[in-house]
Amino acid sequence: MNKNIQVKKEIYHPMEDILRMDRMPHIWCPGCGLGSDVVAFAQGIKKANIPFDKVVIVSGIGCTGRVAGYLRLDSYHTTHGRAIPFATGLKLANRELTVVVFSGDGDLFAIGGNHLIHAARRNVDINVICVNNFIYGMTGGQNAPTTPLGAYSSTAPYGNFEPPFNLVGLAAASGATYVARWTSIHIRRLADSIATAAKKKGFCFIEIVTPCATVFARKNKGGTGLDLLSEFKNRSVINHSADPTKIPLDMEGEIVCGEFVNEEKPTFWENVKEGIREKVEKKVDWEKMQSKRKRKLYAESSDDLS
Ligand SMILES: Cc1ncc(C[n+]2csc(CCOP(=O)(O)OP(=O)(O)O)c2C)c(N)n1
Ligand code: SF4
Ligand SMILES: [Mg+2]
Repeated sequence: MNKNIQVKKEIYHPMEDILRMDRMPHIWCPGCGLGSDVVAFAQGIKKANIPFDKVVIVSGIGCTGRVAGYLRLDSYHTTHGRAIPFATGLKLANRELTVVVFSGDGDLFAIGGNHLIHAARRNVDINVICVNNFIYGMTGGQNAPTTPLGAYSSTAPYGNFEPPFNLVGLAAASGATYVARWTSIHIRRLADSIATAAKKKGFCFIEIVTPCATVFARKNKGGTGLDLLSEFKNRSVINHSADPTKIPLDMEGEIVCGEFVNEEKPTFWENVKEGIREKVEKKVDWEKMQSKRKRKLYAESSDDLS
């Protein structure tokens, strides 16, 4: 073979159409599960066949919070814990959008915990994807509300004594219409869940159990990101009919995965719309309603209730 002939190889990433390649390389550590989670998200959105200009991604702060910046979608990197209120506003202002919150366990369940339970309770029509790496990754591995009992963190040098939240249980108990849990190794099933949630009405919650190859693995002698993925694979069982409130995560037991909740109920906007329409229609006595201004106001508000 003539060694002088050089084959020019085009470097091409199969997800280039949805990734901001100008922002690469990303900041995540080698072995972090976030890369796989983003690929699953991209595959899920493509599967759902929703035009990219109708999908908006909102993140909070943390390693996971960086996801919004790497996707070639309308994206918002908001303040810590406030991704859900931000997403709620976006959805209510432009209801044809598919609004996805992609954020960390600390962001969504510590500082942002209240927003999450109330958005689920009100059935706000948004999707929340929570990367659960059991820790505050970006800030150096402090305890999160998800840190398993006995796990070490930079703020739990003797092991964690605080019982953690079971995220799928909390989301289901708060009223979410779709609740699923996968790990970063279940890419295809995770992508399917993301596609289902993207097309579904109501508050959808997906937990992704994800390796933090640097701080969590180091503190807990978990090995590399690959070691953690293989551990997740060995510990995972798929049981769609499991009660999500009864499947907490710990350091050694089963990681029960599946789609646990998939139901239909009126969304926040539908309830608001119906509630206002009913009250307004009952109360307005057209004969007595003389003020032009009031009539104009009513006409405007009815138009807006589409
Ligand atoms: C109001 C406020 N408090 C604290 C911080 C510091 N902070 C940045 S990221 C973070 C934790 C993020 O944890 P998580 O959401 O689990 O993301 P991860 O890095 O693990 O993906 C904290 C406490 C901040 N940026 N703003
Ligand atoms: S600190 Fe952990 S979560 Fe953050 S990029 Fe590194 S491996 Fe990922
Ligand atoms: Mg985290």
